[in-house]
Amino acid sequence: MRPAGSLDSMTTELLDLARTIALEAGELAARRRREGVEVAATKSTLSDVVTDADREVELLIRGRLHDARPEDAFLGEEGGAVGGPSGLTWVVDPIDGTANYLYGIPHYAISIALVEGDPDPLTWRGLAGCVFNPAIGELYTADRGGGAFLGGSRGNDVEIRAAGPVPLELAMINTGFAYNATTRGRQGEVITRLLPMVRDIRRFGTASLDLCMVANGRANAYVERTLSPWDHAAGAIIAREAGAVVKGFGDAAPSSDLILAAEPMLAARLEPLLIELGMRFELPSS
Ligand code: LIP
Repeated sequence: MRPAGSLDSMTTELLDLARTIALEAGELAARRRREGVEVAATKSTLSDVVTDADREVELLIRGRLHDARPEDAFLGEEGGAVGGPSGLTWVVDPIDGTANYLYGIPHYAISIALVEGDPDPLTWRGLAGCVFNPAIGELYTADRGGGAFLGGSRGNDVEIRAAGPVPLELAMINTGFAYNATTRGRQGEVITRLLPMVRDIRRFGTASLDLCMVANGRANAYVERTLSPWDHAAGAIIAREAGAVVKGFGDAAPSSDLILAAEPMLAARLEPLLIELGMRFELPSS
């Protein structure tokens, strides 16, 4: 039992808030998807799209969080950052997996995280995370020190754990690719070298759900470069609480430079291998 009034007990309450808002946001995203979705604009490249639903869902989340927690800061994919004096920041991807959403692939998510410290993934401390895939009704939650759970809109949460150790040749590895054409070409080369060494590779297109898949053993590892903070903030907390290591290169925290999530022994095997296979190339400055 967590002492009332502690940061931990507050975090648990704030996770409940995130869950309520994610469910409402997910309902809106799914309704807009049923009505039909089109590209509203492209961002960094033609592959990097935004829909009106992304913007509308972010506004809903931001509004609900502001009403409940006016002193907290906010960092969202579509609307940017708003400061706040509490030292806590909500990091939100209103629809992670926008390309899946656009194509009607039922694998996208509302991702809401609460972090402490500067809103920089290299230094922040993740407190709570909630990732909801409204297309199939799966809701992942975790708060620091409280374990990771998979449930649905009606609750029924079940604690989840990352898969146990496996040798490399039995590892199912999720990955993803940058929007920049040159960078994704180089990532593809590395993955081509890795493919014969592992059980298989998956590219599902939603980073937050890739991390949740590591958390519940549907994948043994997940690796990607060039993610934005909102893509991984919530999923990283969930994967860690489920027993996975979630890291960047060396001692670094996960960031746009690298995110590697896996059961600890597999992570220790994969990181030097990925470097050997050429994964640590210089990224273009954005
Ligand atoms: C996307 C991810 C996807 C990843 C892309 C991008 P978006 O987020 O979740 O898996 O490979 O680099 O970050 O743009 O759909 O919110």
